[in-house]
Amino acid sequence: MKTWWKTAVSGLAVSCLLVSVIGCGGQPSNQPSAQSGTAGNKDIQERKIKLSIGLVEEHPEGIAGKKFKEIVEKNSGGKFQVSVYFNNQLGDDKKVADSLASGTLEFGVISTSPLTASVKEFGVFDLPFVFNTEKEADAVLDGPVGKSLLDKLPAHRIVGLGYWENGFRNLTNSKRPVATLEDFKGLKIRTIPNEVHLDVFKAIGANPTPMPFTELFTAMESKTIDGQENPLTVIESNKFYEVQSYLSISKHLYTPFIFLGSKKFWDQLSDQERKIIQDAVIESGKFERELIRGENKKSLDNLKAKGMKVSEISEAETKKIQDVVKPVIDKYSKSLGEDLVKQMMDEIQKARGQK
Ligand code: KDG
Repeated sequence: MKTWWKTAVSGLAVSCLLVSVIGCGGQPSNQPSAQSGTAGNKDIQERKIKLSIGLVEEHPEGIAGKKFKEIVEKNSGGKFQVSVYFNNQLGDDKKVADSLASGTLEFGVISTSPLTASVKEFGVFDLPFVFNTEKEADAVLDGPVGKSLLDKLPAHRIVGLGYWENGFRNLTNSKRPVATLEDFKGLKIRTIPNEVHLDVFKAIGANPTPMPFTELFTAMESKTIDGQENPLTVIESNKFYEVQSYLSISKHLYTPFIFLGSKKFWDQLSDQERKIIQDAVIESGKFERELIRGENKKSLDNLKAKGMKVSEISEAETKKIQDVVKPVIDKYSKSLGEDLVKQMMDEIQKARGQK
């Protein structure tokens, strides 16, 4: 199957200094009104833009997608028309990434985890129990580590414009309460198609199955799998409580959302057009992070009200889980790059005020 990283542009892969967004090294399209990304070009062309959002319209990701539309249409004087597609209407995360690379889609928000199939270093965000707080995640994502990973994307015909928040992941299942390491044993857990996630749940003693998000609800409904893991707002907004009885507050992983663009489209934009898009990504991203963090408590209360039985995982049991997944962290620290992992850990320590 054609996959976007196998047809990645060879040769010149010019990193973009995303905040200043000078030029991405591509040749501007030969479209009549195409503008090269040269400094000083002030043109704003009439453009129709599609934005793919993976979750439902009511989820903070969907609300922020509408915020992005509002900002872009306003700041372009109505010349940009943005159509937002919710709930994976344009395909799952991997399909969205393929569409961006081929230029059939202009922008999309996906989780970083599926990107490891092409840029393996995004796997640093899949290392378990690395982040304790959203503040630590913000420090890494908005700092040198986050930007260095975004700079790897243009070589794959995609531009990374910023990070939003999916959040800390918690386990749900339909079989039993899970409050200890032992309780995970043998559970058939769906994971994001990502080798780190798979190894983490194998190390824990579960029986992981990689699966696109779009197939997840049906797999739980048909009991093909016992459970899954996602942030509280995802569990609630996708009504997982209808097919899952047990929720465990494990917070085992933090997943970012990443706002991606088609490089083919991006290379056509003038500097002013790029600034309109980049500013809107950052403003709607700040909005989304604030919104989703305010929703977590409400989502938990609603999940309890919907009848989910909630288990806390004690510090002692979390420590046991951390011990069994440590070899996974060691393994991927080597394959992802020990310097990169150390840089991330240092940024986390700094965010904790320990550096
Ligand atoms: O398309 C929706 C996905 O981007 C998001 O929900 C990722 O957490 C995710 C999962 O479990 O696939």
